[in-house]
Amino acid sequence: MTPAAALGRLADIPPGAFATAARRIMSRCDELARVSADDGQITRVYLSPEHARVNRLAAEWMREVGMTTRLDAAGNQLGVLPAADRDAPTLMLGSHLDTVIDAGRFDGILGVLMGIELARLLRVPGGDDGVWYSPFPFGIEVAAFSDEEGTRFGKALLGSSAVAGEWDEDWWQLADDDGITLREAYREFGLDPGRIGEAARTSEQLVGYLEAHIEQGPELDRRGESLAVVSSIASARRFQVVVEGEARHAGGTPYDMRRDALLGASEAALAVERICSGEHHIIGTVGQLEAFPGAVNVVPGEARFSLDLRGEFDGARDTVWERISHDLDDIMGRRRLRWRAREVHSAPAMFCDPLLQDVMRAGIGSTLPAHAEDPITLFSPAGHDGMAIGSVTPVGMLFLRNPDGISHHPDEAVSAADVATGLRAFAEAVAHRGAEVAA
Ligand code: HGY
Ligand code: MN
Ligand code: MN
Repeated sequence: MTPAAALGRLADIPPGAFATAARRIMSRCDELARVSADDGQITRVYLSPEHARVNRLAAEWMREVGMTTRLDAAGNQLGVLPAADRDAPTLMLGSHLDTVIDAGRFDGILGVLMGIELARLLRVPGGDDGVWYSPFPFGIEVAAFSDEEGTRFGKALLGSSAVAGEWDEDWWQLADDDGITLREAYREFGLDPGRIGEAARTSEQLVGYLEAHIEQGPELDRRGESLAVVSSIASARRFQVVVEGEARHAGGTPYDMRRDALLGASEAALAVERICSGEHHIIGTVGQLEAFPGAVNVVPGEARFSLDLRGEFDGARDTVWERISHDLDDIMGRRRLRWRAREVHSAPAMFCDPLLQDVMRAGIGSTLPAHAEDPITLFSPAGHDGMAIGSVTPVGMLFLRNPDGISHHPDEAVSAADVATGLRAFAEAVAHRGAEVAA
């Protein structure tokens, strides 16, 4: 294939095909939203029956466009449209099918479905054998990652970490709220923990990873734009913090005798907000807070809270963690409390590959009017599977407008029109990648 032929691939796609594909994607996001552990909300966690069901649906839709499918050793659902040279590497398109608790229907899911529709739009027939192929000098692979959120076991990016060959054997002891370890959950799901290494891919097998995702923030909506290139993905550190005081009678204990763990934790949460809000691209959130023993007439003797800390640069994030730690020492010292933190997740910032940023920029540019300004480039304070995959192949990301930017909430949204535009940009970006590889 010549670079010109790769770029010319989109000329054969009927203009209405992107809108048709977008409608199919919206309808399938609704279908997947109905696969949930809880009625009336969307909750789908790693290695659950709901995970197995959405994997089956995704595999069915992958085969529908001519992909061969397989479930890898980490429970990721994969589909491949091979290149003419079946030994050629693949361009991986993907995102995740797992969700947070009471989630929206597009976070992750949209990127998987856009990858499948892109394969349908770009594929070419392979002679009379009824098999479909990628028209580029690489296969088109779609990865439906199994655990980007970390909702069940606390550690995020488990599925994509396995694909990146970055598995940590300590993770097998991670346990969910019911005390089921990751190892036990693997076996219950029908996976063999001893074969996790088989999920790992090498840099020779991939020519890159591209992910389309809703923007989980308000920038595109505020600027009235549909799409953006992503420059980098925030680094993450997650902690479980325990504050120890003394449980006492709520009535008989004078304030000067109290060592109220909940008040210490509450001051800590406010300190996180105060410190992080004064920094650029540093975000700290206390999402969980529990008081023990949890009785209305007992001064809390213990409190536990989570801390999700992110930053555009690892160093700046770590400096802020030091500042938060010092503030917690002061708060707990003044209140005669003790505190300790256990780190449950850590991932470095991922800088999207400049070439893949350029192909994404070219893709978005193809959807804009002739004299439009350059496409927007945004930092992603939200985490994505590219944080893991980037250790084995270059990463590029495309953001789609999410009105009001609300996410990790049932109201997260995307319009079919923006999905159609996003598909067009994504297809163009893949064609540009094809031209680069063909050169
Ligand atoms: O937490 C995040 O930023 C991502 O949505 N998992
Ligand atoms: Mn998410
Ligand atoms: Mn996501």
